[in-house]
This record gives sequence, structure tokens and C-alpha cells, in this order.
Amino acid sequence: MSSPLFTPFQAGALRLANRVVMAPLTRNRAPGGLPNDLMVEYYRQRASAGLIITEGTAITPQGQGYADVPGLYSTEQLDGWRKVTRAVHEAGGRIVTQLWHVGRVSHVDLQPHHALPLAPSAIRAHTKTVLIRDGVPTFVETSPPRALDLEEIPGIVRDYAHAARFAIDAGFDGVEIHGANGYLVDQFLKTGSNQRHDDYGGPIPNRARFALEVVRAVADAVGADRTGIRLSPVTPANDVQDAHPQPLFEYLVRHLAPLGLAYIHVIEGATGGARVLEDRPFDYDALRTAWRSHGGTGAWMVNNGYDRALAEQALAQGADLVAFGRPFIANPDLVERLRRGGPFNTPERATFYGGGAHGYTDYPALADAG
Ligand code: 8OZ
Repeated sequence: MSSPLFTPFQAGALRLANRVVMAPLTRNRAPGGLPNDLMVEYYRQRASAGLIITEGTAITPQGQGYADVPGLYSTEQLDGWRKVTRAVHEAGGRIVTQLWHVGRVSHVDLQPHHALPLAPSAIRAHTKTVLIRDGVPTFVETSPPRALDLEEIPGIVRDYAHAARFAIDAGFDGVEIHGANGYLVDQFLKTGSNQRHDDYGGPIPNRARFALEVVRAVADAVGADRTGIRLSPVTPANDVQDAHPQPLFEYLVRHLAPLGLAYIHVIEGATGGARVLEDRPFDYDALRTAWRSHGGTGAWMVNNGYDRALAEQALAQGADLVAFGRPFIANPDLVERLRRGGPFNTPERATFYGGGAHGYTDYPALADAG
């Protein structure tokens, strides 16, 4: 049966073969922050996705919050990513990288000179990160952060633009700004993590300022039609919350709308968890309407707990693209499996974060399933 999921879509400058997107997935297999051959193989295997969004990739050493995640600030890292993008393109795929600054979700052991992690305000996140101690991945509480000085903020905005330029040099088709899940952009947006008294805190336009500056800087650097942003209005991930998320996010998308972005990527509900949160209601249709009615022309991408039926329903109701996370961990040929209605391999949680090929590049595709 034909389904709109498997039809092409043009998202800004990105010509996608289908509407199935591989969501960004942290896998902690880049020791030294360097993309390696195992990662080349992992992404190559998943190139039949309409679009691959890489795992979160640190834009600077300060932007790193977990052991063994990749970066995109040195030429060595750029060269590593070039192998990834070449492999995906040779296999007919499209790939953007996710530009990540964790802000307060980090640990002094991951920071240059063991400095305190940076944040809008000196408010600690009650959440854990992963360090490698004696070769063993270990969960630890994040360190208390230091509030950014006003004068430091333009430099961080420039760091995003710099990493975006590196991304294009490395052969990526575009970039996604990680504006979700309680990392730096989200920390500026939300009242629970932003108690600044300057132009970047307080009323909604001030809290949205950092996000909009980052998006504009990145769009200026690589083209708005190669830029997307991921948002998570109500996720409790990494201890973020906002007192009034509906007006906050509608303000944000209204101001993103005229920029001509390739896409807006929205995590509905709790990242990797419940799609509807009793204590954090949110109207996603109203968010999409706010964007469209203010001139948003790019793709509307939805994410969180989708299967084929739910994805088709979302497309029928106005979404353009659907991002799948965990299903892509276990099913390199997820598009073909969705097309056939299964079967699906089951993802193995123990190998999500860190390790080697097992649980990473050894999930079988249908053709070699036997
Ligand atoms: C899982 C583990 C570590 C990081 C996110 C980048 O939540 C992440 C992440 C997910 O966006």
C-alpha cells in the first residue's frame, strides 16, 4: 500500500527521498571527540532514511557534557566527519549534524582546565551525565554551573556559526541547532534555568533572544534553507521547566517563521517517554499554526514514540516529516521495514551509550536477516 511516508519532500535546500528522519541519538562511541570508522559504518547503514540527523556534536570543548561524544571544532574532527558524510552520500542519503552546547549539563572533569560548566544562571541541573572512570562508563551528578557574563554571550553565538561552517566544509547537507532537552539554548528559554536580569532573562522576548541570535548567526553562516532547530516545549529532560511554555514557544516560532529555515523539529511530550504529560499540557497544533501563519515555509518535523500508523496520522494532520529515534538504533533499514510493516529488531538498552560495534553496527538489515 502506498503511504505518504515514503514520498519525497523538499525541506528548504534539502531534497529528501522520504519523510522518515533518523533522530539525533547520543551513542558515546567517539573517544577523544573524534568521529571514527565505526561511526562511518553506523551512519552508512542508515542512509536510506530521508534525512539523518547526527548525534549531538559539541561546538566547542565547553559545549561537551558527556564522555566520548563527538565534536566539530577541530580540523581533525572535521576530517572524521567528512568520511561520514561521504559514505552517507555515496549510499544516496542526506545528513545534517546537530550543533550541541550542553550548557550546565556537564561536569568539571569534561571541561577545559576543570572549569565550571557555563549556563544562563548559576542554577544546578538535578540530572546525571556520564564519565568514563577507569574505562567504565559511570553516571555522575552534573557540576554546579557558572552564570555567563553578558560579554561572553556573543562569543558563544559565534561558536555556533563557526561549527556550522565547519559542518558544511565537512560535507553535511545542513545543520540542526539543538534547542531541546535542557541544553544551553533550552536553558536560556525556560524560567526554571534562566533567572538573568539582563537582556537575556525575564520576559519572553529576552529569554528567546539567545535562541534567535544563534539561529540567525547559523543561518547567516550556512543559509537558512540548510538550518533547522529542535525544540522540546515541555520535556522534563535534564531538569528544565518553564512556567508558561505555550506563549514562550509560540513567540519563538513566530520569530523563526520569517527566516526561511529548512525545518522545525518538535519533540512532543517527554523526550523518549510519554507523549502527553498531565501536568504539562501543550497544544502542538497551535504551535504549528503560529509558525505557518507567520510565514514558516520549511518542514514541520515531529518526534517522540512514533510508529507507522501514528506517523501517517501526523502527516495527514499537517506534519511533513517524522523523526524516529530508538527504532533506528535497532533497524538500520527502518524505512524498508516500515514500508513492509515489520518485522522490527528490538533495541538493546545496555548498548545505547558507549561500547563498540555490538549494539551499534551489528543489528541486521532485512536482506541479511536470513
Ligand atoms: C541521551 C544521553 C545523552 C545525551 C539529548 C543529547 O537528550 C541528548 C542525550 C540523550 O538531546
